[in-house]
Amino acid sequence: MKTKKILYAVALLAAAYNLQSCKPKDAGSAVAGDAAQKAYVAPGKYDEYYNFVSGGFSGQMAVYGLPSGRLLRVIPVFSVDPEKGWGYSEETKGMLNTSHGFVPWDDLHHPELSQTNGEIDGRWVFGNANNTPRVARIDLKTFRTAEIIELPNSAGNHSSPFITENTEYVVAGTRFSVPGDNDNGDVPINSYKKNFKGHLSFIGVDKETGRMNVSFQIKTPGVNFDLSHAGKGKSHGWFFFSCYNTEQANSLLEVNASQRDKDFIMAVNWKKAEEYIKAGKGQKQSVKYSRNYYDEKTHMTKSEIMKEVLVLDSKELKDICYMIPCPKSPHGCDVDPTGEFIVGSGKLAAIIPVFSFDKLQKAIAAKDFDGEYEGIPVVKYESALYGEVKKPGLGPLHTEFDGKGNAYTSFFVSSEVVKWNIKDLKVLDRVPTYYSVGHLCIPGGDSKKPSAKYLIAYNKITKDRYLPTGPELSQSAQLFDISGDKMQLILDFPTIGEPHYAQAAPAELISKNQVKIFKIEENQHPYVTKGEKESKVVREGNQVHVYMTSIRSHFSPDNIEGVKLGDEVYFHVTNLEQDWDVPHGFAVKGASNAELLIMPGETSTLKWVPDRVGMFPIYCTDFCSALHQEMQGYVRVSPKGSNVPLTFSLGKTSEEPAK
Ligand code: K7E
Ligand code: CUA
Repeated sequence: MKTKKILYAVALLAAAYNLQSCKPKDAGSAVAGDAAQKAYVAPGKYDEYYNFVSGGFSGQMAVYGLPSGRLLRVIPVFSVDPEKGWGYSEETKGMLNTSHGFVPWDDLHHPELSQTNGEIDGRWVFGNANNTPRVARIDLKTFRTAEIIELPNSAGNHSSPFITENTEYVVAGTRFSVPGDNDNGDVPINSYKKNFKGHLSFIGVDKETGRMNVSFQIKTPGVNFDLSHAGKGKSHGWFFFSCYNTEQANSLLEVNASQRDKDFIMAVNWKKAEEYIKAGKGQKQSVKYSRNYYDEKTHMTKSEIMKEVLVLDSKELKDICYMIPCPKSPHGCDVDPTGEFIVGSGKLAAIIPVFSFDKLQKAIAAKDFDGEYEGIPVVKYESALYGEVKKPGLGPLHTEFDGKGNAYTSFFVSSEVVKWNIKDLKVLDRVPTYYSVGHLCIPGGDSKKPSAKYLIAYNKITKDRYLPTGPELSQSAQLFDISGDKMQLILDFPTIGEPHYAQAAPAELISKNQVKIFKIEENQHPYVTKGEKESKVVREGNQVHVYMTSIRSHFSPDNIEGVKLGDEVYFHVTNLEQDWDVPHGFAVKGASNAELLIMPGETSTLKWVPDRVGMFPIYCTDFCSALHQEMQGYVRVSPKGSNVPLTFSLGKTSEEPAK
């Protein structure tokens, strides 16, 4: 029996594998005549939506305009970005601090826009780090990462960073179950069932500042959490997580975690969890995790190591977690705009189950359970089920909603998007995607108020869609018009890194709040230089601090002598401009560092340790004026112990005649 099951699972996977390379027909001719017009945004005109797209293994988040597909910006989040000096400048290095030290890379899968009353409010967008578990908050006034918090007791922060309807919490479920940070992790891997546990983190978000704080965690059985979504409306107060590997396998998961007919969606009553926390039921654990935020006044990162977390045990507190059986390794876990329907997408299932929040509540009240899973009540499948979408496609992954009673589910294996009606569960339309679609996005599609105009599919494979570029090809997004009954493909555009989830917000919600400059008089950076006259060079032991200014088209000072081998030089460059879009850059020859890109009114610091005696040019890297190329200078480096005095100047030019 067991072998049979394994064989079946393998056969299914094999089928999936073959089908992955099976391309839908009419790949080239799928675009109708008026498509170009629908995606066309005339030069100089603005797009209707901002689209925030995860960069996957690039660690960044990209911002596109919709419907044009224009790339507007790549926001550095978890990976260093030399273009913007992110993770290279002294001010931003601390943003990538973790309990493991400086971690310059991660894998970002899910952007999530902040909400108020279940609607996108345009304040922040959050992103998850899938490798070294972290959550980032990006400030949409500046399109910069403002804060990154690490998560204790977690590994592979995948079901994250989904939020509650007033951004009370950003929630993060661990993908890998592991021994807790406080338990001995030096145990045999095959003691998984005994020693490995899951944790769900509830990160509180300050209403005014957005500052994040791990409010509490819930300890769970050692399953893998995949995705999650908050309840809304009637189901506000609940969170839903898809779980796979409920077999608790620790090897060859592709077979061993596909044994059970059903895994689970875990329903979590977080309001109840809050009550337990208030009642003192949380267990204090001493752990270690980093919290880093960018201070807008000092233009510096504040990085602190946090040492404690409150943990609730789902085994002991019987009424915060419930398991709902869900067919075959569920991936997506999506809640419709009314909050009544919870859609699970089993990667290996032939149906899509739709659960009813009302029925779930009734089943819980009536204790309509099918036993327990490691101390957590298992609600009977039929008791929570609203119904199943029959024969929707192969390999359902993710579902978005249009607010008009329809759901759109992506099918990785059959490479298509399927539109179905939530009430009668009938399939209404299907369109091919090119190829192997993962997540979908409808602007506001996971909020109470989606806008049903566009749907974007994010695809893993683009073979034959774009000009070839060696062994690795671009990933892509495809834009569909969904304003009519039938979905219509109108545009392809390539993405940066691998796109997973994405969200979109109306342009005016965000564009009206943009910071254009930092006011120089408000700059409280400890090394700010507010005018050229204050620029100077100061020696403190072997540290040389250069208080430098930049303005079109020179640095002050631009000649520096008296730096010696063995010195650490810190260029603190303040951009004195007070006009929108006039950055200056800064670079020095031989620095094992990136450039700085400094915005008007801002101060940034580049650390440079010269490795040899000689003359080192500095220059501005951003074409800031007609005389940008003149924006340059020199630093003279003398031997250790040399008696060349420390001097600096601007405008003093060559004294000796040319030879
Ligand atoms: Cu790519 Cu959301 Cu990590 Cu599905 S996940 S595709
Ligand atoms: Cu400043 Cu170029």
